[in-house]
Amino acid sequence: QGAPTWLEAAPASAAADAAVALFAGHWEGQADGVWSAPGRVNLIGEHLDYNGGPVLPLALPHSTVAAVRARQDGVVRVVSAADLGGEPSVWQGHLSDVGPGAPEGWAAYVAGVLWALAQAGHAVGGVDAAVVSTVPLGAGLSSSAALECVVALAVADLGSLGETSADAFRAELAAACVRAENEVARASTGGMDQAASLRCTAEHALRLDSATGAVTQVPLPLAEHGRALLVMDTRAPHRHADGEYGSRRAASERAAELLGHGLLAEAVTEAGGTAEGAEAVLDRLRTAAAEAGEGADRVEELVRRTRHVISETARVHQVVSLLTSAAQGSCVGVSGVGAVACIDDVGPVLSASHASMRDDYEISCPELDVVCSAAEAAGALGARMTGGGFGGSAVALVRAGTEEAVASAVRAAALEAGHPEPAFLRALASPGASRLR
Ligand code: GAF
Repeated sequence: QGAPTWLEAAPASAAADAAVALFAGHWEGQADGVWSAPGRVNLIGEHLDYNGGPVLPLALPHSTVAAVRARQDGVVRVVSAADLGGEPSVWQGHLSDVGPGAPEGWAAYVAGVLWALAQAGHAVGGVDAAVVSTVPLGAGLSSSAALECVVALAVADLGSLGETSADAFRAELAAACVRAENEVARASTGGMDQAASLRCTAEHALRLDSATGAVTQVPLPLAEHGRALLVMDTRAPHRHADGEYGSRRAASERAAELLGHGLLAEAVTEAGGTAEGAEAVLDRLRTAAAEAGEGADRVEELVRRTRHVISETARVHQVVSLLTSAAQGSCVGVSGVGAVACIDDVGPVLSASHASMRDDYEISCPELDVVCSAAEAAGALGARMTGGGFGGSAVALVRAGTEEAVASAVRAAALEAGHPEPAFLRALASPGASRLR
């Protein structure tokens, strides 16, 4: 009983009106403009960004919108209605008090970005801002990156810090946002989410090479071929997510070190894209780890983590090539000939990615496993958890028109398992951050 809950994206004009109204209710006078930055869902390539590997996110239609006015006195004042339900939260402070570890909480994603831009040599004088958002919080859909990126774009536009329509400058803004997150918010994340929010384009996924920062826009021709992406927010509490994320990152760094590489992406290159090559790298890791005095359990843990990084990298390449062939209409897939066959071939790759995250990287949880298998049982072509893991969301590739039925089945399965009721989003590949007014 009961129907699935859909989290809808607000039309840009309504979100801009809401941000302007919130601004007027808190700060005297008017904003200089209104900007928007989207959340993201990662199609494939999980926990590869900090390993220097390829990732393939797309921007969601759900975004964070900010009405912003520049200041010259170093003061930052921001009101956020992003945590819906409660009263808007207000933070005010001075840029001279912002730096590594301060401020704490969500304000780090605002003030930290101004600090990072100043650290990068830009003249940044402060802001008044009002923020609204339809990116669900804590759902693994990058609500914090959306907040960082909307602030970065607004400050860059208002201060004429660079050519905000140019991808190269957006990469610089993304780097400042990552620095804010790593140093001010003290979250040791990679750079995928900020790149997605600033550098994605409509109807494409963004193939980001995390080692170089280079991007390719990969066409995502889903709607015209009767396919769609469904995001399933488990609404499961993130258990120890920060500590677990940090320990995965540390294990990857340790494995790279034992192999004599700077980043695990170099071990992927060493494996050379073959099963034998991968086994040889993993054997070398086993030996090196044992020689370094790691215990037997730890050795096998490092092997599993590395195996995920190698296999997930191959899956990103596979999905990019399937989507590219589908868009070019030159496709011969496992399930037949033609664009639809190639798109459908993406499904099992997503499911294999989920298995790797569950078994090798060990970042899934029962809530994520249940929504993915229920989606597949209800006809989804494939499904995987997305984002950091330990809660948050999963993404399923489905036949267009089946979203409601798949969502109903997933909801029923989650409730049956005694899990929280999931919520659902339609993941239309949307543009990156922009100025609305
Ligand atoms: C989180 C992080 F913020 C990203 O940098 C990325 O590592 C992701 O988890 C896992 O792919 O979203």
